[in-house]
Amino acid sequence: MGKDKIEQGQKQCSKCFPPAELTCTPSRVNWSNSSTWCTKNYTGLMVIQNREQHDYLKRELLQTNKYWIGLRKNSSVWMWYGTSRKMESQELWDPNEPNNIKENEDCVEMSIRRNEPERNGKFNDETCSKTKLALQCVFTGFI
Ligand SMILES: [Ca+2]
Repeated sequence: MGKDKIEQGQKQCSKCFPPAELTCTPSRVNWSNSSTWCTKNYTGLMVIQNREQHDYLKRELLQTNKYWIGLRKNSSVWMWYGTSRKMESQELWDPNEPNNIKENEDCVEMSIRRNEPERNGKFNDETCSKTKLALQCVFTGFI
């Protein structure tokens, strides 16, 4: 992936977050390909580490978009990908999620909906083969 493609991805994602760099895949890809792209170009799919970071994403990401994040089901447990951390905060799920439709929703998307503040930044379990933009970020102190 060339520098131009990465810059294109940054435009789709909006701003950077010092000292981190926030970017997206330059096109919509499935979860596995998004993880590969993020790992190849940076450190990996986004692992949201705290409320401050989540608030930042809700505020700065482009409106009305859905993004793959680094959260995946592993033996029925939601784990932050590439870490040994479970997802602790059940309040991050959208209402009625995770619903595991057709028992085939093992990946997670985050939706940006600033016109619906109570749903902004909430998570949905989703079929991993669907294609979406993927969030990727480099943070200092990456867990
Ligand atoms: Ca779902």
